Order: sequence, then structure tokens, then C-alpha cells
Amino acid sequence: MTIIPFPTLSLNERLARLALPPQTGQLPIVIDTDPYNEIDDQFAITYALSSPERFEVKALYAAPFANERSGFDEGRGMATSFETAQTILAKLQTQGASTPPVYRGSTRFATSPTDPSGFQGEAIHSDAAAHLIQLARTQPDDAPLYVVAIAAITNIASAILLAPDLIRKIIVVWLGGHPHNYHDTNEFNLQQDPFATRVILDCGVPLVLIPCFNVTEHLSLTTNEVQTRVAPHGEIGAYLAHEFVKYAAEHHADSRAIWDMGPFAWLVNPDWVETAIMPTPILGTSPLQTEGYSAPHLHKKRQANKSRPAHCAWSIDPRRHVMLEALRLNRDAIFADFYRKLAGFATNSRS
Ligand SMILES: [Ca+2]
Repeated sequence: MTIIPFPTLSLNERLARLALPPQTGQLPIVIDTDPYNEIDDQFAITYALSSPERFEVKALYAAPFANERSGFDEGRGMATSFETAQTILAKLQTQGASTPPVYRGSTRFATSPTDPSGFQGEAIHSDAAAHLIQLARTQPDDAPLYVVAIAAITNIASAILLAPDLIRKIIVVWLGGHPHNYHDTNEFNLQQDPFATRVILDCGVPLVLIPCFNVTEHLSLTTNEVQTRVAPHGEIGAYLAHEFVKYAAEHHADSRAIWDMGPFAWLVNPDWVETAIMPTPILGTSPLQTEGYSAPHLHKKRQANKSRPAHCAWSIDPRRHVMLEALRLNRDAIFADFYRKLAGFATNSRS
């Protein structure tokens, strides 16, 4: 086994990285995204690009994903993410947004599908990982790059494995997993690639974890709200509403959580997302049982692609390096800001 010499941050250095971002001024960010997987990435990307007062979006990275929409093929997931990202950016461009380049990410997960424990894995070369390495290295040590990850963390973990010096150059803000005290962390982004998740948790990169259940779960939108507050606002508003309604209809539900807005909301205004410093949890995995298991949707996934998504749960060692975890958020303030920016964006593009 190769021991990778990850740089070590002192406690003070780490706390300085995890300090709340200054409430004014532009932050350099890249976005690692799987926008064909669901509908929330599209909203989150639009929010980021309609917030130029806050974000200098330097690149989008297409992330792999495996679900029904990619035929349980993560390579196809990345390819569709890449295409969808370009579609969104083209619509934003017509409304006058300055749009960043998109890079193809990994065509597979770092976790071997034949190893449900997720202990085996490797860095995977991709255009996205190469760009992140090159870009992050140009950042001064006192102005790190925010890596906003709203997908499986394969691309980012691979970049860190290929270039461990990135630990001093980036802050990862990841929409992944459930809260540290939840009874499992069987969350889509995390569970798809347990090896990459472990790299992020264990390598010591400054990490802000934005969990799903009980936190970004509250970023829920209804069809009615989307049709009245999103659809009227330009080509991008019409597109987002169309995708939302289509997706909701597919699932026979009236509301959907826009999970991926969470990391951007914290960066736009930390007052909207309450956080706490805590030991970085350890990811435990065990093979998914084929019978008598209480997560039938995972069993169905396994049957569909013959892969073995692991059952994931946190354990806590209080001696571990610390991270920042989101505990709750102000849903109304976040969507009010999004609607205000979307409306202004559409108005500006007409003028
Ligand atoms: Ca996503």
C-alpha cells in the first residue's frame, strides 16, 4: 500500500480556513456537478452565476453519477452531466451571464464496484482533475479556491490524490452525506463513491460538509412556487420551471428539495446557514444485504446494475481533525435571494 504524504494543517491553520467567509467581496469558486441526475444542480448553477457580486465561477466540472437517468452507468452519467451543464450555460449566456468553461470529469467511480467495502480505489485522471490541479496551484496560500461540490466527490478526491499539495490551496464545500448524528449516511452523492468520500474525510483538506437530511432537505420547492416565481424570468426561468415540473411529474410529487443550493447559500451569506466545528467523522461501510434489508430502493439499484452500493454510517473519533458542518438553514431567506437575483437577471437581459 502506498502512503501518500498529505500536507498537515495545524489546528489554527485549519480553523482559519473554516472561518466563515467574509460577507462581502467575490470568492473564486469551481463547481463540481452532476446536473442530469436531478433538477437541483440546474437551480444551484443558476444561483451561482446570477450572483456575480459574490462568485467568480472559474470552471464547471462534470461529475459521474449512476441512477435510472444514466442507466446506472456512471460514465454515461458524466457525459450527460457535461451536456446538461453546457445547455444551462448557453441559456444563462443568452441572458448576459459571463459563463465559465466546462470540463469532463471521471468516467467511473474511484470505488471498485466489485468491492462493496470501498476500501480499494485509485485516483482517476480526467480533464476536470487536471484543471483543478492547475488552477488551485495558481491560488495564493492566503486566498484559497472554494471547490463547491454538489455530486459524488470522485473528481475532487482524484485531484487531491494526484496532487496532495492542493490541501493547502482549496476549501471543499460538499453537499454530501447526512448529519454526523444521523443513524446512517446512505446519501446519494456519498454512497456512490465511498473510497472518494474517505479520501476527502481523511486526507485533511479543509472541509465544510452540508448534509442532506434535516438541513438542505428544507430547501423544498413546490410546483406552484416554481411556476409563479421562477418560470416568468427569462429563458433560464422557463427552462428551470419546465425541468422541475417534468421531474415532479415523473415522481408523482408536488415538491422537491433543491439540495444543491445549500453550499452556495452558505457562501453567499453564512448567516443563512448555521454551522458548527466538529471532529471530521469516519465513514464506515458494510455490504448491502440482499434480503431482509430495510432500503428497498438500494436493493433495486443493485439489481439494476449488479453493483453493490455499500451501507454507510458515521462513527466519531473526537481526536480527529475538525471540519465545519451545517446544522440548519433559513430556507425563506435563501429562496428570496434566489428569486430576487433571477428576476433582476431577466430584467437586465432585456434592457
Ligand atoms: Ca447534484
